[in-house]
Amino acid sequence: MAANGYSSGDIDILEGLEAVRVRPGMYIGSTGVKGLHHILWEIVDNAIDEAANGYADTVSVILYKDGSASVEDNGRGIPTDIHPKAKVSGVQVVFTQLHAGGKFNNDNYKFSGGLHGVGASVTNALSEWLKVEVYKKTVYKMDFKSWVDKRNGKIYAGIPQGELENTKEKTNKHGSFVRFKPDATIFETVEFKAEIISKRLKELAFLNKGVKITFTDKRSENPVTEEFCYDGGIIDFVKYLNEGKTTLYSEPIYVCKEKDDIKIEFAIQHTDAYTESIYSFVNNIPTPEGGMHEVGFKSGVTRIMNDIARERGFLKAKDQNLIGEDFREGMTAIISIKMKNVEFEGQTKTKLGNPEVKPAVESVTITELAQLGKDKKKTEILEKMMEKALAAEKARTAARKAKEVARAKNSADGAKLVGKLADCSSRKAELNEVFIVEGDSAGGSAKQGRDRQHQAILPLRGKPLNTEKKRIEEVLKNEEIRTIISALGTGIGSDFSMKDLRYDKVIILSDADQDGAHIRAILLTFFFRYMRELIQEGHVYIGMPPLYKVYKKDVVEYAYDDKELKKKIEIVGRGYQLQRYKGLGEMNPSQLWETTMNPQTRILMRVSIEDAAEAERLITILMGDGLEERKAYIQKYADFNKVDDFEVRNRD
Ligand code: TSJ
Repeated sequence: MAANGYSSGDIDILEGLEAVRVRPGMYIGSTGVKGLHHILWEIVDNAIDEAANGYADTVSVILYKDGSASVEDNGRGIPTDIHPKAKVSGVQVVFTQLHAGGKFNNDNYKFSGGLHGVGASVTNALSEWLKVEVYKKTVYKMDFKSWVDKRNGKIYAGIPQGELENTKEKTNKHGSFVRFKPDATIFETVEFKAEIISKRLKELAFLNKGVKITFTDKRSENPVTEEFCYDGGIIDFVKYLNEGKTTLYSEPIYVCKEKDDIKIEFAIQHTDAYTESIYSFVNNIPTPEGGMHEVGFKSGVTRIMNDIARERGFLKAKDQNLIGEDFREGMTAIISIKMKNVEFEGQTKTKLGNPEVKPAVESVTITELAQLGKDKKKTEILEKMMEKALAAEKARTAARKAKEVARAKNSADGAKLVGKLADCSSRKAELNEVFIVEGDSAGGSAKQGRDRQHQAILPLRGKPLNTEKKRIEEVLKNEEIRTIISALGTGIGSDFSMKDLRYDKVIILSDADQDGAHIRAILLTFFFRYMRELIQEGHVYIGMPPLYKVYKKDVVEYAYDDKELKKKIEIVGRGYQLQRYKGLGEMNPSQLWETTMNPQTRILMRVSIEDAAEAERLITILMGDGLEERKAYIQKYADFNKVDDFEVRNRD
């Protein structure tokens, strides 16, 4: 062994590690921030594997002021004995031999529970120095360092500074400790980011239930140790993702099964959201591009849920099957599988390509979720899932019909549609508003009383919408609705485009009676289903006409509810006269302007998405035939008139 610890036998080693330095991108993807953290993950992954295999329960990560990072576990310790083929210690093999040709993200050896240290040599090759300690009754140590060839300035890295040494120092600990300093001549930045590390360690803790992972950033003035440990594993992960949301059932569905040498684990919990949040992992590595495990999971869910829906009567013989998206509306799920010989594909090599995974995950999903249909204790979950999926289906069907109607109409007589619209003269959408007014007579007053430059009026005849028993398809055949669609300019459903919106405020103006409430509910349901963004972005408002006029000679006050009425009566004083408005039609143009349309004096309520969702629910119940449902509807419907039901009430 030469003085620099570099003997002729190590030539191969250096040439192996040299390959990593020549093309770091091949091994760690990039030499940017991502690549820098990648060499830390190579080490962390090995420690996590030891824990996942049940030999360790704690993994600790520390960042130091000198720019180095360390990882320690309390496992069996990296093998210290001489490797029969390599004729050097296991530790030396792990840190100096490249595995499997070193393709980027090569995890072919993981989950085997066999060969540890995959990727550790890559970290060594890209480090200024690296130290290893193994605790097994005594402390073993080995150091690696880079070396500059003064003759040509070339840097060799990962050179053993001697063989693995048994220091004979006694220890009660068992496990492995690795500390390294990334090579600043390789990486564009060598500053580890605490947020990146913390987030990933938390994720790893969720994915490996019961493993305690700690993180200490000793670079900061007052270092604190973060600790991540989840006994519920991915069940806790799903609960965490759903924090602050309304869940449809309290305990996530959880499945863990091994099939065809693939360990398959997933957890599901639905919320009242409309989007799906599915996160998948293979061997603890995120697969944001999805792949065969996700495909198998999704098709499994769709098949078994449709089967159960039929068995349990949620779908009748004549009904079509629901589609996958229906069952996934509001679904939060984690899919985590562990397997050998992983093949990644896709743009960013984060998509699982192994075709054999699909049938395995699909069949586990089907057999395990079949329990939902059998287990009495799972009935609530099942019912909530079905309810959600059926509602999604309803919205989907309605959206498609709406699109067809809109398309047919557009090709026919699109221009004629806006016939009844009294448009404003300004073309600056951000300053304009459109009033959708119930009834021709109120519409007439509104047209006369308005600010012509910025206020457009769209009168609804009321009558066509006034039938209580209306299915949404009929609503969409409705000419008034089609007029609204073309007046707003945005299109509907998946064709919706906010940038084409012709008015900043869409103001619904209807009477404060049951008919008015009904029209409002229908319109909100329509916006909720076909122009949801319009509500989400706060463009939909309810105009508030006053209920009372209190006056005496030339003193006039308006009251918008009974509480306000008392105050207004006091203001006007003895001898006041009182008019109760039964509808918008009773107001003349100037009264309507002053009380309901003038931006300086009117009251508008901005419609929140919850308001609209509630309206849609009412309409959906209304469409049912049950007398009880209808009675309950009428009850609700009365409540719907209450001002307080809306989230935002603002005088603008
Ligand atoms: F990646 C690494 F090598 F740098 C590294 C490996 C870093 C850290 C922090 C820990 C580890 C590691 C390796 N922890 N635990 C192990 N275990 C083994 O390598 C091991 C131990 C015993 C046996 C056995 O069959 O007796 C097998 C293996 C793979």
